[in-house]
Amino acid sequence: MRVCDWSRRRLGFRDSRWIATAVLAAAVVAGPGCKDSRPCPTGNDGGTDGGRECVVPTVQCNAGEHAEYGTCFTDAEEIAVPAGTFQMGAPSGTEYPQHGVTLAGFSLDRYEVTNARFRLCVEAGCCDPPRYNGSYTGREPYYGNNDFSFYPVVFVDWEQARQYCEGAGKRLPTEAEWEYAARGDDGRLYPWGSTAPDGARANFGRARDGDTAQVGSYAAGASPFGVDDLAGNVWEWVADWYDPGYYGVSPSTDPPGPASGLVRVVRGGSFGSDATALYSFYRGSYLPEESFGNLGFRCAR
Ligand SMILES: [Ca+2]
Repeated sequence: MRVCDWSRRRLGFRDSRWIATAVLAAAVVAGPGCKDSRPCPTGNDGGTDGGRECVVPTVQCNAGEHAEYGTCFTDAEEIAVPAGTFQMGAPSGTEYPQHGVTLAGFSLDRYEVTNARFRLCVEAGCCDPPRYNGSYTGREPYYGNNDFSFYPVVFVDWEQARQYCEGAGKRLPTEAEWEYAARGDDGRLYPWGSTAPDGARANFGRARDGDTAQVGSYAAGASPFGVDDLAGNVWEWVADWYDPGYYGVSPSTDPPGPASGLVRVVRGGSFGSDATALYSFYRGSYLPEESFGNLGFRCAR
């Protein structure tokens, strides 16, 4: 019988410098599985739909709206990012070499996918529920609790994120799309500019006692295109495999990411990150089967 990791206070290792190295290593290797003997929740079987039939209700939406899992949402929650060219990466470090990238236009969710939205996918039988129904500081239930409907869904692995986006008629953004949506074409360090982050611009910097905030709570931190919470709140899965050498060989137009890899890219930092991880070019990575209380996603199309 497969069993699950019920650890309540799992934070991604990139935000966990205060945790002993040995603990971090164990968490990275072990991934999301198997630390005690309790069975997994029904359907939480590692990224499939648990055998349930995925049925998306049909619904007719008004002009200016679109449907996700049978519910209408305003198109204003999808930000149109026009085609453009920018310098991706940084002059040194993991994000080297900085390189020119040209992208076709795309749309990106204004907010991280919320508990309420993710629940629509679960109830349609198209997504597994989050792997743990709590949050970093022990708010439980978190997922499925009306008090947190408009907070980012967490404890979802890469496959769950992909499933949600595809079932909504969308996809995960590429790493290049995410970075361009965050920094625009003027080389800024953060979505709002190059001023250091503060409590008005992002939910960040609280590795010990931080937790998720309602999406859209930091309007001063919006990107040049009007996308919220790219920096902080929760890390965000993107489509790409992580390869530290990819920037040196990636195509200059619409880079799709490496063809294969071991870990997937995450972007933007979280409530537990310091300012460095909030840089719009900063690259993080996790095993695709990992899920944490500080890791969510948003979709593109
Ligand atoms: Ca974020």
